[in-house]
This record gives sequence, C-alpha cells and structure tokens, in this order.
Amino acid sequence: MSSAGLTSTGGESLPVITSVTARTLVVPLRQPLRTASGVVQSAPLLLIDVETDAGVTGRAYLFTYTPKVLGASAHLVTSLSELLVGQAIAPQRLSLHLQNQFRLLGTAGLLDMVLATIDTALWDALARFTGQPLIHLLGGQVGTNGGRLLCYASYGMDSLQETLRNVGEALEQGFRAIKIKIGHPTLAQDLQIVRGAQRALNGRAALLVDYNQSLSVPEAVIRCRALDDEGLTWIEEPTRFDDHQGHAHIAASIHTPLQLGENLWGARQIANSLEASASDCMMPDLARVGGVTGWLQASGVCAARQVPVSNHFYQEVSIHLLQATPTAHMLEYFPMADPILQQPLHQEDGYAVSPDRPGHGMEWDEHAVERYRVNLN
Ligand code: SMN
Ligand code: MG
Repeated sequence: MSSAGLTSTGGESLPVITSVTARTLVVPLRQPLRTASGVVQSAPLLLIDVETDAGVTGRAYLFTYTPKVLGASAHLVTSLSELLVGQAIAPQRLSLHLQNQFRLLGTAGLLDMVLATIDTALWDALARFTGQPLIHLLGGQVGTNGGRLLCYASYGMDSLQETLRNVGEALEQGFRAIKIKIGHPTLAQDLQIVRGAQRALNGRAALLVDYNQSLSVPEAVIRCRALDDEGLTWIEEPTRFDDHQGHAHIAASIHTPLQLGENLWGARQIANSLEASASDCMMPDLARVGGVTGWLQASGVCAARQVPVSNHFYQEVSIHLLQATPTAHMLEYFPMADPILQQPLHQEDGYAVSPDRPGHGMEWDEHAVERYRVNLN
C-alpha cells in the first residue's frame, strides 16, 4: 500500500511496518508533582507499538500532561497508521515524509508530539532489528564511560520541610545533583527553601532550580539576581519558554546559567532560542524536539555552539541519546513510566546505567499496562 508521495518499498534489507497501535493509560506518580505553573497528579501515557514483518516491534510512550488529550492522541495514531503500514522502517525518511504531509496544517502541538513518539518507536524497531542497543545505532557504545551517565533527582515545588525530606532521600539514593521547583508567592520563600536545601546538601550534591515559566521578566530579573550567589547549577525556565528576548535579558542580568528546552518545538526553535542568547544550556523533550530524529538535529545545533545538553523526561530513551550527544551534561531522572516497565532504568551512585539490550531496552509489563489502561471511547 502506498500513501501519496511515498512509494511502498520493503527495501530488501529493512523490515516493513504491519501495524501501528496505541493504548491509553493513566499511571500513578509516587506523589503529585507540583510546579509553579500547575500540578501533575498522575502520568497520562500513550503507548505506541509499531509491529513489522520481521517480527520486531518498536515501542515508545508519550506523556500527555493531562488525560484530557489522551483520546485525541490515540485517534491521531490510528489516522497516521494508514500512512505508515507497508512502509520500510526508515525513521529519518518516514519522519520527513509525515512532516511534509502536514505542511499546510502545521504540526506544532499534540500532532508533533504523536509524530515524535512514532519516530522514537521506529528507531526502536530498527535497533531491535539489528539486535543492537539504540546507542550503537547512533554511533555510541554501551559501556563507554562505564555505560553510565551522571543524573539528577527531579522533585516538585514543595515546602521547606518536604524539600529537606526530598534532599535526604536523594542523598541516601546516591544522587550527586538534585532539582527542586520554586516560584513560591514570595522571593523570601524561594530563598528560604534554596538556602535550606543548600545547607542540607552541604556540598554533597549540586542544586538546580526550576521556575516552570512562572515569572514575568521584571520579577524574574529580581528573583534570579537574588539567587545568583546561591551556588546553583542552573535556573530553569524563569519566564515563558518562547520569550527569547525576555530570557536573553534575564541571562544577561546574572551569572548563574539559564536552562531552557523542555517546551521548545524542534531543533529550529532551539536554534532560535540560542541565536537570541536566551539560554546557556538546553534540555530537549523527546516529544517536543521530534523524537530521535529531532534530537539528533538539536544535538548538532547545540554541539556547534558548545551548549551543554540535558533531557526532559523520557529517561529510558534519553540515556541513549545523551551518550551520542557531544555536549551531554546530565540526565533528568524522573521514573514516571517505571510502573509499566519490565526493567526500569537502573540508577546507582548518582549515575544512570545504559541498558545493553536491543533498542532502547524498554519492554512493557503487560499486566501493569492492563491495570492502568483507560478506555476513552
Ligand atoms: C516539569 C514539567 C512538567 C511536568 C513536570 C515537571 C519540569 C521538569 O519542568 O523540568 O521536569
Ligand atoms: Mg522544567
């Protein structure tokens, strides 16, 4: 079967897609994740499985932030599957083709996130077909640097007491870096919590903070200047993600590095943000940057500018991508999908350990998937 503009090809050596299916779940979080811009009570996940005639299945999940769009995202997968069944597993080629199909509509938003998740599943299928971990397909090697990547424990916006408990927990688990969210009603509260956390850490781990876009530019300048000598590794998203000039002004007002990226759409928006000197660091989100294909493009943009790169969520795939990213910095460790994975990503002594299994290494725990499945029809 062919779709407009793409002749059906099996390519002698590549598997051919036989089905693309979606399942909708709501997976519990260990605790609700409070940010200055809203609370995430649970993890609404869309699971995508791409089956092939070679007997390998590519997998990926999409975090949709709210269950309200889970049904729509699943319907998008069903529609897109008509463009994919019968095509060879060639992720770069297929992702470009799918983007071109929607040139008039534009894809920014949920469609881009679904396309990115399909891209990730296609790369997983290709890697599984070769019998190699994804990192090998990207030119990296499992076991490099001991196959480990420095990671940080990611927490929410909590009270001083809860923050101190989180810091103690992270130190006990061996983390060498910890992120907390701030943006409390007053600067004094932010400072009290940052200083309390730093006292508790006592130099045993780095501290990162995240404002989740909650401040106006003038307020962000005031608060970031007040935090500038608190020894923070980075200050994340003080104002709206796409206010490049606003972030450039904030960045120019302080010496603490700014961190952006989780809300930027594709390598293009990352390049625009860096062009505006809006950020010192970048942390692409797999679903917004365009999957593995988009990440590789963004990685090149950041490498050209020597910008440190971390990830946002999707740790199981991001650990492969970061180990093939020239300016890799740290992995955000936020195990939201662990309840549905047979072998969650392993963290020890503050490092995430790269799995030496075909593809990204995720296998669904089908019993758990059924337990958390939601029927939205
Ligand atoms: C974040 C964003 C959205 C939901 C939870 C957490 C946060 C992060 O910005 O950096 O992880
Ligand atoms: Mg963030």
